[in-house]
Amino acid sequence: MERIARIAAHVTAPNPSPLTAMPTASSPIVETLKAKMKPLIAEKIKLKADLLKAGETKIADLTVEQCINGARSVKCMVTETSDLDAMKGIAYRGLSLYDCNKQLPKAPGGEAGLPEAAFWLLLTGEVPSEAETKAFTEELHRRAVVPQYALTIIDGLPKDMHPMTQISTAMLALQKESIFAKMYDQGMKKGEYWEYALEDALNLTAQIPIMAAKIFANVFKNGSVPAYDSKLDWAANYAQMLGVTDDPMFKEATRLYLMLHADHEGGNVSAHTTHLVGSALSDPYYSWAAGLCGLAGPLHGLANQECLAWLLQVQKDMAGQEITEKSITEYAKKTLAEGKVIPGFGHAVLRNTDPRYMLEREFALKHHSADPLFKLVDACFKALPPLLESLGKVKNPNPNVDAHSGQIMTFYGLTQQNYYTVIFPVSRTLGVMAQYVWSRAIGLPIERPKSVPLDVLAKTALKK
Ligand code: CMX
Repeated sequence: MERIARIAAHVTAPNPSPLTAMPTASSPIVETLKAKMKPLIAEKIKLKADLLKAGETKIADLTVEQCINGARSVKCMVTETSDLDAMKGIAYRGLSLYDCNKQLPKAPGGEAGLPEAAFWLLLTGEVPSEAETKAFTEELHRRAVVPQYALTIIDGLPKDMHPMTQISTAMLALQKESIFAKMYDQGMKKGEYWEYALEDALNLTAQIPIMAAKIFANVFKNGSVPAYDSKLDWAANYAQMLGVTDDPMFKEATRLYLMLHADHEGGNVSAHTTHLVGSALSDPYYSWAAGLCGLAGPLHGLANQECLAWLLQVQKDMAGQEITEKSITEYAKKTLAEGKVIPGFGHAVLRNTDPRYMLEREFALKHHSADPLFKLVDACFKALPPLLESLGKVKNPNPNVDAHSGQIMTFYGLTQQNYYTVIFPVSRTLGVMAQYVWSRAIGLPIERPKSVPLDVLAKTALKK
């Protein structure tokens, strides 16, 4: 009973008016945030105008292969928040993830950079101070208000509906709260778009852990969510609401996970979808609901679920056998012979081991290197790149982050694989929302690439 009452403190009365249900930009920390963003926005708007004066400059040649194969590496979008280098991995506003992990403020006694501090960095281009981070965390807690009707919608979903379908539904259910949409209806000016987008971005970031925890409780437990604890940071409170363990290291693992997955520039399926939908001035809730559907795909976000499933299947099939680099290579050969990919290996853009994987590996080596599942992950890390390389077609035979995340979560008792992809969007909310705000801030237009039938390509490339 107490648990229900305490989450209820974060639920508003049914059908509140959007503008009164959600706090608006009155708090000092949001004013500080905006004050930091404004000069950067002005600078970038000027840069955009200067670049458009040189708009005819060619930056790349487009090949038939790039046109057919998913526009891989084609520089044809602008994303301000982060940039991916094929060898070094993602950088948030120029800071590598190793640097983010070192430089971003931490929870007391913690070692992982806080994800909400990463959000601030993505929005402002600056590492926040300890005081700014604390105030920003408090601001997110202040905005952690979920209307009862949205929870009722989630409660009405069948328990066997995939949690990713449920989180996308939750995002659409919350759309009614969009301040951006409301202000658009009231005729807001173009120059104001980003400020109301920021309102939604902050609210949505505060709301998604509650919805994600509720979905976990509904699908895997009795529907009751452990107490919301606003004394904790954003990630630790989410870990707390999942209620899988009291081990403080689970909170630390969740902080690391949510910081590492926060952003991955703009071309990946979910970020690109969010950007595309947002470019039509659909509000942040609509846009992220669409992006979440992309994240549910097995070649994208769902890969972490698939990867853990593969690892657990290996453990089952090889029960009683010693797992060595040699034996895991033989097992992986069978997976490949069945025409399947090895989940968690390879990447559409990265051409090196994913730094997110390496940071998770450092965490696991430090905190639970004796875990049998970690030992299997470790054997795969050593054995599978040479095997995939030997196929001669895999462009990046190294592990991506999904090859590790499942092991860490499982170690701390989060064993419900179908839920794994939901943890990813809780984190990625930070990146896609920062991207959304920036896209409106610098006035990026509706996106509309040109498509052609194969016959049109054939006329040019094959002269037929
Ligand atoms: N196991 C087996 N074969 C693989 C492979 C893997 N892990 N990764 C790539 N290949 C194969 C591809 O299937 C493709 O084969 P065909 O030519 O026969 O179709 C060939 O190697 C070339 O692929 P690629 O150019 O190296 O990779 P893509 O850009 O086409 O795809 C990705 C990238 C991630 C979809 C692919 O590596 C893959 O399927 N990996 C496993 C799934 C996974 O881990 N996804 C998570 C990625 C991270 C994320 O986006 O969230």
